[in-house]
Amino acid sequence: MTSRKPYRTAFLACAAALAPALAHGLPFWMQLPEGVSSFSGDIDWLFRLILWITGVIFVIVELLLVFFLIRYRHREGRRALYTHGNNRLEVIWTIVPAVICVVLALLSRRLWADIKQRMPEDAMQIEVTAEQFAWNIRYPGPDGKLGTADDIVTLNQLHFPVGKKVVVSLHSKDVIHSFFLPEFRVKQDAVPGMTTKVWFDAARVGNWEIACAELCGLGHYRMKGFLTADSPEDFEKWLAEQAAEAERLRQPVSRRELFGRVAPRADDA
Ligand SMILES: [Cu+2]
Repeated sequence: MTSRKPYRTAFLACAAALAPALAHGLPFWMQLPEGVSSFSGDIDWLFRLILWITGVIFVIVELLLVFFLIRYRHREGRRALYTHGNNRLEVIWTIVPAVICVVLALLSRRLWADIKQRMPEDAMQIEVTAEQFAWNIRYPGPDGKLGTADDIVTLNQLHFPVGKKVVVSLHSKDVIHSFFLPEFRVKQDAVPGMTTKVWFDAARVGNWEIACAELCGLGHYRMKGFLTADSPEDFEKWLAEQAAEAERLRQPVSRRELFGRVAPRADDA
């Protein structure tokens, strides 16, 4: 009779290694970045659930693989056995993953609808147009409407007031990019010829990064934007500054202003 001690020891070792991680959701080296948006907690919960299910299955499958490799290794004088498999086992390992997938799909359905399908009412509207390799951010000007002459356009700078929901209409000028805000758990492709909407909000004032999560060309690595959640007063101040700057840039520039400090050409009057 074979001893069961090695299996029990292996099981206890695995359980001891996983116990702290189980208690805290994820071990510290697998922690996600701080969640800032109002739905980041729900996304993290679902992420951890899927990670635990797939992680446990992965460990079981790999342990079985190693066990079978050792148990049925080549030995002198032992003949290989040909088997058609086991129908009951086939049914079990088809039905169990199918049930898990259906349950996960049902659990994520509401979250998907809240984040991707139902855009919040009374949100601030911003347009973001991706291009190789920058983010063009467009705010409505004083008239409050996007797509008019007084729009305020910034490059790689997205400011918004803390606590306010922001709906971003995403476009792309050239290739597919991906608008990625890791701390907000937002990632959405920007596709040429399409408008895709995403929304987010921030629970606190702060600065984060906008990354491009789609390999979009040689300069992909430097396609970085800056995301700032301001207090409502700071945001109004910042927007007024941008509006003033946009107004100044709209004014025609005289030749003297442009070349004032440069020595006049011979044919200049
Ligand atoms: Cu890109």
